[in-house]
Amino acid sequence: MPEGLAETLQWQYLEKMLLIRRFEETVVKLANDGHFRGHYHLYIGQEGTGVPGILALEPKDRLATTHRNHGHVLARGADPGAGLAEILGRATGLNGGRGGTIHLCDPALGFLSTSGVVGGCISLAVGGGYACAQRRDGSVTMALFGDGALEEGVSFEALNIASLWRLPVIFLCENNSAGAMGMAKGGYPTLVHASTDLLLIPRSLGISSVRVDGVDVAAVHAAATQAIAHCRSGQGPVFIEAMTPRWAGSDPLWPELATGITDLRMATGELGTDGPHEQWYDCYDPVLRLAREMAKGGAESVRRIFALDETARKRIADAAEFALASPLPAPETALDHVFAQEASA
Ligand SMILES: Cc1ncc(C[n+]2csc(CCOP(=O)(O)OP(=O)(O)O)c2C)c(N)n1
Ligand SMILES: [Mg+2]
Repeated sequence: MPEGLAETLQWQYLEKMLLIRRFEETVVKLANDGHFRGHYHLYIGQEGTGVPGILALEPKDRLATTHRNHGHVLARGADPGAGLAEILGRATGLNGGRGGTIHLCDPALGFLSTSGVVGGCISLAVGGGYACAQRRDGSVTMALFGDGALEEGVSFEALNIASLWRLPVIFLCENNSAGAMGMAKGGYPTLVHASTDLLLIPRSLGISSVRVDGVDVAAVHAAATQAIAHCRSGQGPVFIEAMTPRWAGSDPLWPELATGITDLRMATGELGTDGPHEQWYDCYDPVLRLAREMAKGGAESVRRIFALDETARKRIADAAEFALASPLPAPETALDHVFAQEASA
């Protein structure tokens, strides 16, 4: 078991992480089978950060995140069926089929927004933090964003304001550049920054900052709970840099299941690991890493791991069935939710 983490919390994390993993594996299949078009991003490899980070929040708290959002939204408790339906652009989707994969969001759960505008969620979260401070109810706002967001000018301005006004905002940066090819080698874009130590940025603005192993749920849990307590007590924002080595499937411009469908027997010792992704299976896959720790509890723990997985697979299979059977939005609703409409003559 990861040291210092209550067992009930570990099972809760594993359950969510498995749900996210089976969801993402299904998204790849739906894309490959032609059920939706356009670019998309997977959260595989970052579950060890988003799950403990988001589960540390309370219902009254807010959050805003990025294009790599499926895991964030599920971690917060969104319905996977409505999530998949949104990705397929269906009327039953979380956002009526208007948002799609990149803007998947559940406002009813305190999700302010997710967005493909890199860095945008940092400024939105600062606005959320300002609202929390005005409410004086001890609530906080969390932003989850990639390391690339720190290239954006708005990030510096938003961090500066959050620090000056001591706003209750947790900036949770998921740094997945380790192992990434980057554009120069024909891969997915990654960080291009003059600073090699990203924590120098919040530190230069007087923001309390910490770096953690983003694959280690206990480390993320500890950092997130401490940061939230710091914010709730009015001491201002906190910046966490979680190191989440990039999953090989997120390296090409189009995602692919590079490491295959996750096989939990790799965590219980029933199946060996080898080949080009051996290091991923052994060290960097957060789901396998947590399951491996839990399996040390013996036969009953192993049984429980597989039972959780069975439930997750079934929930996602049902979710996919629901999404695929759902209708597209009716053409006459195309202008619903549009802010400005041309005045009729
Ligand atoms: C404002 C803006 N600039 C550029 C892009 C193009 N773009 C899409 S993803 C991406 C890299 C994002 O990196 P990061 O924030 O670290 O997220 P990751 O995909 O690595 O998780 C870029 C530059 C964009 N979407 N928005
Ligand atoms: Mg990144």
